[in-house]
Amino acid sequence: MTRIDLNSRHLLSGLLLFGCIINAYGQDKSLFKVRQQQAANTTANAPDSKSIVLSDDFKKTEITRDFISEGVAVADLNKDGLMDIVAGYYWFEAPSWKRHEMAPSRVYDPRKEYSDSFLNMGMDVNQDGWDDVVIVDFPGKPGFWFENPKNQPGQWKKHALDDSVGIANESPGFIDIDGDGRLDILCGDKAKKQIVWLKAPDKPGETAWKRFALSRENVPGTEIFSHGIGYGDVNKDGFNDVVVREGWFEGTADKKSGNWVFHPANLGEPCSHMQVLDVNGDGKNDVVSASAHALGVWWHEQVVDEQGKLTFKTHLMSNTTAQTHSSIMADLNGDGRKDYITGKRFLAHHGRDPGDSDPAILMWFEFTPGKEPYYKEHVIDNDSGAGLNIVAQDMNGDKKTDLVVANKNGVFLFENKMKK
Ligand SMILES: [Ca+2]
Ligand SMILES: [Ca+2]
Ligand SMILES: [Ca+2]
Ligand SMILES: [Ca+2]
Repeated sequence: MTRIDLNSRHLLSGLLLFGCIINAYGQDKSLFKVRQQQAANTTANAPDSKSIVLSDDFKKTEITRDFISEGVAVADLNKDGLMDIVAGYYWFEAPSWKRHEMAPSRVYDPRKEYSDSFLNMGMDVNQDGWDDVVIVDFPGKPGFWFENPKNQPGQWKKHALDDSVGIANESPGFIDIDGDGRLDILCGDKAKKQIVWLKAPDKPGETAWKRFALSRENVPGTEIFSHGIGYGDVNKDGFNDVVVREGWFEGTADKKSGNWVFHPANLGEPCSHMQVLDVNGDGKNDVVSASAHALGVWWHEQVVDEQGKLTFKTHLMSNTTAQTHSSIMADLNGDGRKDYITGKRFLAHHGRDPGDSDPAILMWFEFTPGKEPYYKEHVIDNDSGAGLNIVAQDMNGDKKTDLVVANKNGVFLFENKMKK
């Protein structure tokens, strides 16, 4: 080793040490500290620290850098054959992304405020042939929908989601619960602390959503600010179950009974949307979750304990970014298997949480069941992130799944450029 190499090594060590001191004393809420704590506390195998390499698999378009919503949706709102983007009370018209207002709103301060739009969904609620917009408001408040005025000027009509259920749990799911081909809303009922679903109107002209209970009252996962809920067949009996981080509710054919049995289990830390899939390919369905307000993406391996009880063993998948407050499954690379997409909720709590204001990363994981470690991480971007829901849908008609996000960083489209 040459003298110069030695000197640069010393210089580098000095800089690193200096950086650590600054971190330790100047920036309590940095990812550095969280990673240290995590390394000390976890028994899971953390991935090697690595420099983050952005893939060039997606073409990024900034729709706006304004903070207007943490929810996002897509729909062809003006019926010109092109998919438009919705973020809160605004929609952006393809292909110029000209901004239109559905109802009066404003740009919010990302370091001080929350918007009035947490999750969005595009669907033709009243089945008049024009897509409408569903909005989940601040946690605990009832949701509502805006009725499409069919290219007529003026404001969109606002309807409450009957029966005005206070939507609890911060990651309600847009899921077709009853299999009628229309997306419903899976959530907690704030008043009764019950797992419920709000059924989308199913007849043309009908506008009322109906509430049906899956669980009994006063169950986990149903507080206003609960974090983590998902839907999938945990025990593979043919009926989808509801997972929360405290356990799972065993599904039956009856989706209106309110008596699904709760099985306590440890499904990890507070998280965003929970996904049920067989990660390792052993035939048993596992659960993937990501930390909503700290650091970590995990898979919870389904195992059977000595008493024959169904339980879970948690494995850390990634500590690349914090505040992963939403997730969605979609096949991005066209191999026929769904991938897991998540991203950082930039300034989730306005910069007060671990890693809150670090780079806003958007990432996805492909799964390799049967081949350890069973997943591969890809970072798409480091200046966007995700909000409270992510859209994964073909936006430009090339049959590949694109991504759309909205959060305190703005609204962004990522067009999938991967070759199959
Ligand atoms: Ca359009
Ligand atoms: Ca409509
Ligand atoms: Ca089941
Ligand atoms: Ca498994």
